[in-house]
Amino acid sequence: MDKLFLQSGDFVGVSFWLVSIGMIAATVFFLYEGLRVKQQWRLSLLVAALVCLVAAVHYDYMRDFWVATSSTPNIYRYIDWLITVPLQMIEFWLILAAVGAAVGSSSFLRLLIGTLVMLVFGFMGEAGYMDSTIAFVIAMVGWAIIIYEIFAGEASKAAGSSNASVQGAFSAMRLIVLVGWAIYPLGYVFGYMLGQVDANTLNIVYNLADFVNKILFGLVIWNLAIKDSGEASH
Ligand SMILES: *C/C=C(C)/C=C/C=C(C)/C=C/C1=C(C)CCCC1(C)C
Repeated sequence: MDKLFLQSGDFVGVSFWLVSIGMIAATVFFLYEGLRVKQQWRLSLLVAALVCLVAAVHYDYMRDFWVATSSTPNIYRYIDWLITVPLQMIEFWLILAAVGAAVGSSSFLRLLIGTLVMLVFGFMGEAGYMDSTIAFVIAMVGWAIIIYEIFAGEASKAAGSSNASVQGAFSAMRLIVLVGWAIYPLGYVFGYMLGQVDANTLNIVYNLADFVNKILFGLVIWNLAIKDSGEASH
């Protein structure tokens, strides 16, 4: 019976719990705030809410899995990433579209392709479907495609010629993709390939990273939407 419930000393389990609650709260927040921004920002906030909602459900399930098995719920992480990361990529495109920036849909397509390459090969490497080093290298190319697009490609150029608030938000979002996201490939190398980080630490680090990379990412968009809608954010 004990095994079925989260124990107070199970810090990893508690971290899954806290993230799932944080994601639920963030979902409600973004949905609610979406009602007071200008029309063209509603979709951006709705997508931010969807990212958090999808993650909330996965985190709830991952906590259960962890409590019952004490093992890393990797497959559910990848399923979550496969849904939420493309949604986050749409956000880059949406905020540019909201201010009427000249950015074609091919920009979004490149972000999507980069995401799929990164996640599909990462999964194949971790699940043992292919050599973990080769899979890692190909997955890194996927991430590089995303980084190129938002730092030097069409999306970056379109952001550069928009207003100051969009430029600020765009820079913050791409910094999250560069720095906040670096946790995941590091986890792959040190946790999975080299086996130098134990499952407990790895899960806590991933949980913290997801918290920042999803909620903070959404908050940056929210802040931009509020500013551009002519209301002070406080
Ligand atoms: C909300 C979830 C997010 C933002 C997840 C992001 C995941 C990644 C950036 C994963 C990246 C990986 C590599 C760049 C190479 C090795 C394999 C991955 C999938 C761990």
